[in-house]
Amino acid sequence: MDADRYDPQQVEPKWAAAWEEQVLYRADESDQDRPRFYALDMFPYPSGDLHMGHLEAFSGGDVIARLKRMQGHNVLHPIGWDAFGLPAENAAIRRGVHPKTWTYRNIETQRATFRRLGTSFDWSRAFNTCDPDYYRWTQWLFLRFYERGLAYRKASPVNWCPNDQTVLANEQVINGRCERCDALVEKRELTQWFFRITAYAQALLDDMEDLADRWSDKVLTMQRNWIGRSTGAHVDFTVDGSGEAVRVFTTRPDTLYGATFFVLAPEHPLAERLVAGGEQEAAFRAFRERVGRETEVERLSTERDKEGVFLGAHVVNPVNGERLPVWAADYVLMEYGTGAIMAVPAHDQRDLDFARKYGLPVRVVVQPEGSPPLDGATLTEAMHHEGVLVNSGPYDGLPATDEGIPRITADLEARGLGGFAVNYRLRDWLLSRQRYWGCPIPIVHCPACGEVPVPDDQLPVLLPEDISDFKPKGRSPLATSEAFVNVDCPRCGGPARRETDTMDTFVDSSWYFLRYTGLDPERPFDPDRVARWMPVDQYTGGIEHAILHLLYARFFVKVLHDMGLVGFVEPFTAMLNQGMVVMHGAAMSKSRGNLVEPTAIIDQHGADVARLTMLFAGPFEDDVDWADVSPEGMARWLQRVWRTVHAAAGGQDGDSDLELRRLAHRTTAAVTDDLERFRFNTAISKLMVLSNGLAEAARAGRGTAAERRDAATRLVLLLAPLAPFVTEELWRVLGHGDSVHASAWPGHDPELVRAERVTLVLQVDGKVRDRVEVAADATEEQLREAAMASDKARTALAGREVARMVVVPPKLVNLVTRR
Ligand code: ANZ
Ligand code: ZN
Repeated sequence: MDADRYDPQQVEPKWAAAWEEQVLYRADESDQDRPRFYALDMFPYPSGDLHMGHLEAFSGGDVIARLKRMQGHNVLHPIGWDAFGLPAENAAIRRGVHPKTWTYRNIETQRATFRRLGTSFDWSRAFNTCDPDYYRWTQWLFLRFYERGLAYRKASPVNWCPNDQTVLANEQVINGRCERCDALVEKRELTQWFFRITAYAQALLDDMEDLADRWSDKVLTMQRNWIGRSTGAHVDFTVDGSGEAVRVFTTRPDTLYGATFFVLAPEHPLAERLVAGGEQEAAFRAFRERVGRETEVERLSTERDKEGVFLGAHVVNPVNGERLPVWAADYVLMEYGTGAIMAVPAHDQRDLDFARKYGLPVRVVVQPEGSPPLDGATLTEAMHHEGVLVNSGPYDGLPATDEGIPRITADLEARGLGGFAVNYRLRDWLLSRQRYWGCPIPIVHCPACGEVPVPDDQLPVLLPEDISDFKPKGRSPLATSEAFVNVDCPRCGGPARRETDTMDTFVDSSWYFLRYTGLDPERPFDPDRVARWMPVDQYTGGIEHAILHLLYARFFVKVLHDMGLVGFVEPFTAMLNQGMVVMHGAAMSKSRGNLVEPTAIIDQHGADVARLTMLFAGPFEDDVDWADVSPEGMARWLQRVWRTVHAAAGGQDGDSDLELRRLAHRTTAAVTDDLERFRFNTAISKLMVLSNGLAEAARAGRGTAAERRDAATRLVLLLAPLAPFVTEELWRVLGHGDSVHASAWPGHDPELVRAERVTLVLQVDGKVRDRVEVAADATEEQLREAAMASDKARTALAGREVARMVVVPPKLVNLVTRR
């Protein structure tokens, strides 16, 4: 090919085909020598062709996989598709194409684009979560969870999206709206399937310690907040009259003497009983119904007026025997703690707002030290600072938090009235969906036997294909297929009905990384292979999955660990999250008309330029504004690299050029370091400096032919993970027969990398006193230190104080003493 002009459109398809033919990127199962490295990218959802977010994530992930391979690892870099999900049905409804057809077509489109991009996947392990060969095992895993009591069904108020006509997990409700379509989410009482993730709340928290430094603080904090651990106490109050116990959770047992009323969530079963037959019964029912329609966010909002109804009953405070009126109020949630609270208006703002609205008493029990005493009657803001207990019987005078909390908790425990308690914000994971395009839940409902699991040898429960109407109607489209629904009970053989709900697609993605270790026909995964490859060494994907997917996958792995199927408790040792790709600051979308598509860039400039432009745009974890980048500039640079390597491949010996050698080795060391820390953008700029230096040397005839050739070789090797096509072609130009991607990563000579040394002259009051060797690029700070370390200079100072230092980097430091 032309040494003056590089044509990616000619070169790229050639190498893409050759790599596939040579199965260059296949993970080697038989190799026991090389260290293994599992480089995982979050698998894509096939909603169309690959978008810019994919280009970014997979460009980064591919650099990691390629670098590790060249560094001598046996790399597993798999790909598959997260292929169940609502968009397929919505497309079916809008365009009349079957979800399956639409999905597999999009997968083919994305597969073709991945091939053009030259991503170094091991294609032999590819699968889609909607393949029966895959979801058979999703069902198998569900049944194992079911057997262990970790999958169960219960009636509960759930989030209902009126637009998508399906339930949503709490995690899928963002500010009271459906994560997918933005509709206002409603509450409905429905019987649904759940995973008991709350049983693993503490383990999910504790094991995060192992991830510190290898996951971003941001993601770890988001997970921690989502799990939301609070410590405090349970306290048992008794209903006045009946003596029935009713338990509260409080984070402030030290304020027990400040409780002036008691609040139940409207859904609390006790509320219904207390109010029955009373004059407030009708008002309470109307209130409960109104509150039931409100979302949690509305109920917890601090802006809104709190509302409640007196239930006509009292409870007794166990520590002082005081009678407290019982209310039902919207701001107390049934799903948190015990669904009941002791209200301490002096020290809790929500309780204070409520007390003022309904004229309930306020009693201060914690006084701030050193300021005038607070008065409950005039308090306008709840006092939640540190202070000393007052009005608290035997506890008066104790520092509230440090001594009050442990003392009161211990006393409650000793008297059998309560004790230390931990509470989590995390709820069980609602996994059932009333939609078609998902994994069927393998359960049969039998009038005689109840819930019956489908026996393993009858898996998979296949999605029925005789369904044409995917429109949401409040129940699963699967219910409309008689052939699917009617089934013999696996236990008694009598007529029974299949479960018609399908699973949340987050179930599919909670274990896919295990299956990549081998497409085992008999099991979800082979534990031996999993033991060899896992945990994942490096996981790359979007920050938008910081909570849901990562929490669920961590939960699955912990359960599998407890089942003895995997030997580790955390699936992903290290995590890298790329930023978003935006256009002029706004999200890209078709409707905004600012959509840029990866294929368009590949068509115009080739895949190398698409990848490099994305990775050069800024730090990988920051957002990329595509308006600020220049594929044209990157294309021009690659043309220069092309010509430079050609020029350096031949030519006559000039004088040996130490500077060129130093540049080549310094770049090797720095680019290695950058790539290992995912600083792709700075690695690229260092390669630009190297290519410029080499071009100049070649033009001026500096350096021996061997020196120039070595610099060119390094440039090509270091650029290979970032721009796999042009480097493969240039590798041939440099005379190699094998693939650059199977070549060893270059090392460097530490002597050449060490900064050049110069002589620093040390003066005291203008008189030369010493000469020392320092690095040519030493900072002022380092030069000052070198000066102060000199014995000769110190002797010359003879105890006098240095008033100031004159520093002229890197040659001179003058120590000026006070006169
Ligand atoms: C008495 C008290 C006094 C409280 C005080 C706070 C301050 P976190 O930190 O979020 O765990 N609470 C308990 N269950 C509730 C529910 N189901 N709905 C609404 N609020 C509930 O908050 C725990 C505190 O929130 C608990 O401690 C309880 O109020 C309230 F000076 O009890 B506290
Ligand atoms: Zn039966």
